[in-house]
Amino acid sequence: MLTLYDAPRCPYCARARIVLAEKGVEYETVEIDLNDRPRWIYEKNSTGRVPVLEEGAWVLPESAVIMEYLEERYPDPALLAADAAARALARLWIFRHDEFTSPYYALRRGEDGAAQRFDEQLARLEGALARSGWLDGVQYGLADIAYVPWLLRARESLGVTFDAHPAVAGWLERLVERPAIAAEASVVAAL
Ligand SMILES: N[C@@H](CCC(=O)N[C@@H](CS)C(=O)NCC(=O)O)C(=O)O
Repeated sequence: MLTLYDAPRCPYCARARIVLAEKGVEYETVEIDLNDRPRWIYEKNSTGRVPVLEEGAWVLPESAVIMEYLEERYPDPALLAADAAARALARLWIFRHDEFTSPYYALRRGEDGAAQRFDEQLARLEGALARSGWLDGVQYGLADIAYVPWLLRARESLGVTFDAHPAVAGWLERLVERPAIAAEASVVAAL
């Protein structure tokens, strides 16, 4: 049985939750209080952060790596395209995710200019999604899952709207039709 060390408010944990749900993998959850983290979490991840996936004595931190591991271990349904170029593009979006999250966290902290910087990132997503509807250019998958937790939180907690970015709005609408993403939207609504 897999165990996920998890926190509902954590968007990185959401990536793991969504992939596990998409693949129908059973797992146990150990909820970590991010305001009062147990010391033992450092034995599972030297940074003390969640998510951490565990199976027996084996532990795996880092949401991007956890997503790829789950994709390899549970290949059906595929969340990376068969096409090598699309897979590379998905990985590029995930690799450069900080460009998106950095203005998100600045906005959350109420920093000057953050709203505009975040909007520029939404415009970048808009450009990609207007072309094909999915971040990898081909199909729903890991790249979409890697970004959607922040979009859900931006909408719910920061009052961000996507009116100026119709492809982003349409993408989000299609995503929340999926049970795995709808479940995450419910987690966010309950925060
Ligand atoms: N690079 C990590 C980031 C995980 C992360 O920042 N998790 C946050 C919760 S959302 C955390 O555990 N924060 C505790 C801390 O930074 O001390 C990943 O992708 O898994």
